[in-house]
Amino acid sequence: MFNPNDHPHRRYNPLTGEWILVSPHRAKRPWQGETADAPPENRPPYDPNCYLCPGNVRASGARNPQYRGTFVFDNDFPALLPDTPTDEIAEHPLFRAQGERGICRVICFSPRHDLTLAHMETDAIVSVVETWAAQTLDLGARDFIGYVQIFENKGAMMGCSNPHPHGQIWATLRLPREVEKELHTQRAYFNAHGATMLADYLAEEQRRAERIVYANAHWTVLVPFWAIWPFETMLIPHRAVGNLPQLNDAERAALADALHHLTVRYDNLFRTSFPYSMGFHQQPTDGAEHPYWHLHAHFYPPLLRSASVKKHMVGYEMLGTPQRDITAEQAAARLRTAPDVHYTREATR
Ligand code: H2U
Ligand code: ZN
Repeated sequence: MFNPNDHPHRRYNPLTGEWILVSPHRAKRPWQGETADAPPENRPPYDPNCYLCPGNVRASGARNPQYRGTFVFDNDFPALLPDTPTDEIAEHPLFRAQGERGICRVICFSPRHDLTLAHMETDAIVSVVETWAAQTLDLGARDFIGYVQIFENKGAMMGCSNPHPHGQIWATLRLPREVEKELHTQRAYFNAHGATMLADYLAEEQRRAERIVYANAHWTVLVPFWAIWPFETMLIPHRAVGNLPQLNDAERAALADALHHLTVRYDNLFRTSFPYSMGFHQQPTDGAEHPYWHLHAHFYPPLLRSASVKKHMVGYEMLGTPQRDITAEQAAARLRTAPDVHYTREATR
């Protein structure tokens, strides 16, 4: 009989409507690749050559203020512009192109060059949450912005250009691809069941308790049943709000607490500053009602078995379907039991 701990199988992602492949037996195969640990990072609290540190001059020539909390600026090299023509060239159905508008911003999480979310005090992470919410309102209020994508790219492995703790926002006229998929699936689920998909999913995960990594009064962190990346997680608020601005003070504090506990466990897993891309999926900002949309965050970390061995999305993943070896349940158990005090602070306790 089919046993998901042993047998190759497919799992369905109800948020994207796509299947993934799980091969639990392959976790036993020999590995002769690279396994060396990353050298420990030793960054100064202020780096005179950093484009993001307070008081420094950026690549554009603009000077950063002596900021003390978070600091937001328009990206000096934005991928999108606010005044692009938006019409579609539709002269041939196989050669479609549309002008796209948007605004790109950079958010420094802290004036301290040497910190990451995992090292920041929870109160300081609350300020980051407040900044994300305020930016969602500010950008979302513009008539040419239909969606606000908040994200963080962390670590050189993820192509992050600068270790200074920062994230980005790309706000666009049209919905990004991943958001469009989640919009259709969540709306169909809500219309059929009268509850948000993630509210029902969370209730079922709480009942099963196999994939939960961390939970507080208002947020749960879990490895989704359909995870692709080895230590992929989702953060889901217990109340079905549609975006960050709708979170009340207690929920904002609880989100900061959940981010703290997750990022510390991530770093402790391989005793390295854990690389990832993370971001929030919020309701569109087109002014319409979106009762089906349930705010959540995704963390997509590439590391597989050490500080340097990452999962490569290549071969079958590119041409067929994403595949994983260790199961979501095994990954959740490892994250759940990872130490909750940052390894760089162990000695001082
Ligand atoms: P990463 O988050 O992937 O490191 O990207 C950093 C962004 O910061 C990148 O989009 C912007 C880059 O354009 N940036 C500035 O706007 N000004 C600078 O002086 C340096 C980097
Ligand atoms: Zn810096």
